[in-house]
Order: sequence, then C-alpha cells, then structure tokens
Amino acid sequence: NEDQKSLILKSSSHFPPPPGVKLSYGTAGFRADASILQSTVYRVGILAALRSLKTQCVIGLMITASHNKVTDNGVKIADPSGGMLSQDWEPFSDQLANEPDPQSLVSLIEEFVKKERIPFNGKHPAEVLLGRDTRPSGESLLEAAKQGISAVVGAVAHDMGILTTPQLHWMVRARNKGLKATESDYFEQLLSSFRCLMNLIPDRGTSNETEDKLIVDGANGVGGEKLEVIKEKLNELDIEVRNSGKEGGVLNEGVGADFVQKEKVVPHGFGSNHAGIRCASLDGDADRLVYFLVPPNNCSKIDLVDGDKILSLFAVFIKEQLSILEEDTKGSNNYKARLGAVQTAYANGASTYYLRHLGLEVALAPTGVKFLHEKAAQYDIGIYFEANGHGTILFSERFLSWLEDKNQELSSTHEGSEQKKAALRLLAVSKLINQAVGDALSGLLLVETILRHMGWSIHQWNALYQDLPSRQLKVKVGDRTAVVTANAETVAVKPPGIQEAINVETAKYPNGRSFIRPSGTEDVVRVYAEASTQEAADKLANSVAELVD
Ligand code: NG1
Ligand code: ZN
Repeated sequence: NEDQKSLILKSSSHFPPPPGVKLSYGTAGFRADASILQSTVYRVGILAALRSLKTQCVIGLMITASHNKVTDNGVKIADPSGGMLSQDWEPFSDQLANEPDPQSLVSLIEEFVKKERIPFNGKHPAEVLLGRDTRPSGESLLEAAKQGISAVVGAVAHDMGILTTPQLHWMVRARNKGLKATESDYFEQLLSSFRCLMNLIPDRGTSNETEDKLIVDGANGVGGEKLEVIKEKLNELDIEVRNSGKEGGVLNEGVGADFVQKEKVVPHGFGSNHAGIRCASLDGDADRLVYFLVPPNNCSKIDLVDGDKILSLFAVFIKEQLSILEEDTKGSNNYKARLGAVQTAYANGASTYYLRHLGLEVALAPTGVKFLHEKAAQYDIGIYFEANGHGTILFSERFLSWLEDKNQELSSTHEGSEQKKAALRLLAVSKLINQAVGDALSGLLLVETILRHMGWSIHQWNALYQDLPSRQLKVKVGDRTAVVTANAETVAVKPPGIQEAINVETAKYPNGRSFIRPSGTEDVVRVYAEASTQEAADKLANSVAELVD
C-alpha cells in the first residue's frame, strides 16, 4: 500500500548503492569491501523481512565475511530450517542489491510481492534475528540491516549480538521449532550432549592414546571468544585457545582454518614447540574446522587433518554404532539405516576411496554448502564436508523417531546393553552436531569425544588413509563467468576446448586429477590438481592455470 511504499522510498534514500558496482548473492551471500556494503545490507534487511512474511517464520540475517580479510564484510540469510536462503530467491536478491534508485527499488519489490503472493497481513508479522562476527564494520552494517527491516511495516528485528554463523542458524532453527533459542540454550545443548557421549566412552584401561591437550587457533575471531566461554564448563578437556582476538592479532591474518588448510603451515601465534600436540583451527565465523599436527624437527610445515578426515572419523564412529544396533536382530523393531557421505570435487581422492571402502554411499555436489546439505538430507544419516572443514551430520526425522522408539524398547529389555549405549550415542550426536549448518564448535566437541571413544591419538586418526598430494591455485581473470562447469564441477564445458586441454595435461601424471571452476566468493578462477607426488601436483596445477590465463 501507499504507506509501505513511501516508507521504503524514504528510508532507502539514506542508503544509495555504490556506483558502478554489481554484487551477486554467491556461494555465501554478498561479500565485498565493507565500505561499499551499507546499501546492500540495508536491502538484505528488507529481503529478510519479506522472506519472513512469505514463510510466516523467523528468518536470520548474519553479517560476516567468514575467512576473508578483516576489511571485507558480507551478509547472508538463514531460512526457517536454519539452512541457507532458498535458491529460488537468489535472483531477486541480486536484483534487489543492484537497483539503482529508491523508485526502481520500490517497483521491483512491489512486483516481487505480487508474484510471490507475500502476505502483508498474515498471522505473523515479520521477525528477523540478527547476528554479526567481530569485524569492526559489523556494528554500522547491523544498523543498516535494522533500517532495512523496519522499512517493512510491522517487521521486528532482534539483535542477538556477536555470534558465530552457526549459532545464528541454530537459533533460527530452534525458534521455528518452538524451542528455547538463546545463546545459553545453545551452549546448554552442546554441553549436555557432549557429556552424554563422554559418559558412554568404553573403559579401555591404559590403551587410550588420545593426547590430553588440544590447542585451538581461534583465527582472532568470534569462535575463539565463544570457545573461551564453553571451555570454562568443560572440565573433561584440556583446551588452550590461541588467537582468541584478545592478544591483538588481526582477524584471519596468517591464522584460521582457511589459511592453515590452503598454506599448510603453522598459524601465527603458534611457536615451533608444538611437535606431536593435537591442534585445531577455526575460521573467522567458526563454521569451518580443521585439525593439524606439527611434525618434529620441521620448520613450519604441518600435517593437515582436513574436512575429509573429519568426515571419515565421523563415518567410522557412526558406522560402528549402527552395526552394534543391527546386531540386535531379536528386537521387534529393526531398521537398516542408509548412511551416506557428500563431498565436493575438492575432496582428496584418497578420502573418497576410503569412504567407499568403508561401505558408505558417496555423492558429489558442487561447491557451496547449500548443495551438499541438500544431498545429505536424502539419507537417514548424511555426513557432508567440504575439504576446507565446513560440514555437519544430518539425521532424517524418520530415522530419529525410529531411534527414539528403539531407545525406549531397549530401556525395558536391554538396559545397560551395548545396543542401548549405541542408541544413546547416536541420539547424543544428533543433538551435539548442528543440524542447521556446519559448526566448528560442535564439530570440535564431537571429534574430541570420538577420539577418546576410539582411544586414538591424532596420529592414529590421521593414518586412516594417506592424502594424495594436491595443489590449489587461483587465477585472476577478466571475467570468471567465462568458465562454466558441469557434473558437480568436475568438467569445464566452457570455454570451448579447455576441458580437452586439461585432460591432456592430467594424463601426463599417475593418479592425476584436475579441474577448474569460477569462485563464488572472489573474482578468480580456482584450479585444483592432485597426483602421486607433490611435485607432480604442483606441475599439473601450474600447467592448468596457464590454460585458464
Ligand atoms: P569459492 O570462492 O566459491 O571457492 C569458498 C570455498 C567454499 C565455501 C565458500 C564460502 C574453497 C575452494 N571454496 O568458495 O568451499 O566455503 O568459500 O565460504 O574452499
Ligand atoms: Zn566461515
């Protein structure tokens, strides 16, 4: 109506879009230098309110640029389930961000509201939960988001403060399920399911090889800060947080999961005297987690224990619990659960081989967690991870309700049995692991309990399989959209002829594999290569990069 139109006209005039910049809702929302994002974030505020009206649910708006540099920032939406914004709204998001003036903005919104039949007088007014990471630009961008939300008549914004990305997604999910959804509820759920798993660890006498101490690199961001909070309540673990941001280090600069995974060197703030100690690294908004260890007598190179290996550890543990449950063939209520893994083309070939050998179905999805999440949701238990450490485990409603019943049944007949313990463990995992999105803090607690359950050191975990040597490069190009891929990004269909040329290079190396794809978050084309030796992987990556250039 007219009031609504004039409200948007008036408030949007305070947020003119930066001239000559075209933004797009990529793999992880909008990202750019923070100085040009005011208008975008304001408009995403409007978008979030509209999305809330459309779905008649609570929506999340997170201000973060994750692992990117501290002067960047970004904004993304969490849908009612806690997952990423539905892909069919992405084109509208792009248009919304790029409309040149208030008048055209209003027309675009008007048209979209009509087309989507967005109810302006539905039962629930729009409600948006806001979160941001520790970036200094976050505060004023949050203000812009609030202005955008209040440009929609009746919309309410709740500022949830400085949060990890997965905390905000968790809160949105919990709110829409009618559950308690504060930060302390989040911590409470993590801690109680963690304790439950710790209490169910088999007594293995002296054969527990898990090293006592864990050192965590907080990327000088929000994850380190939050870990300091739960650490106080985790008497069972000896965790030391480095790069918590309090020591004055810069967010993501020479630290964090992205740096550690790509460069394969010790993060800043870690001396060379950590040989043999179990270490982990979070990214800037704590949705990625990698582990690593520093080999003795080696300058700064690390042995990386990446997302693929976290996936493998989770798979081994879950498979073990499912097998125990399946041994109970006398029970009345049996169910053969489908356990699957989802990876991207970046997954190390050795990990895919290992998982298939373990008996899992392994599916491939394009880069971007929204694609992996969607595929993983098709299994009873679907584990997905990007090699960079973003991933989680999804449990289907159907499987969980079977498991609850089974657990009840076992209580009366098999209290204290191995089957009962396996059921309790799986239920605890489903509560500990974030069902909305990859979460470094909950992932870390699960890794820690599984290592103790197995009695494994990080060396034993790392030895599940040996990574093929790999190399990642990025090539700056005039127009990254010139590269178009198919088959979960394993094949480049454009520019013409390039795939054939990649094949020729790849065939020169034993166990060679290589692919290219346009980044969804940076203006580059990424090159990945793997082969039997590091030298061969490097050479292959370089020659493919030359083809792109
Ligand atoms: P792009 O820039 O599209 O490669 C990167 C990561 C993704 C994902 C997003 C979002 C790699 C190769 N790519 O995407 O996996 O994490 O950022 O943060 O690591
Ligand atoms: Zn992140």
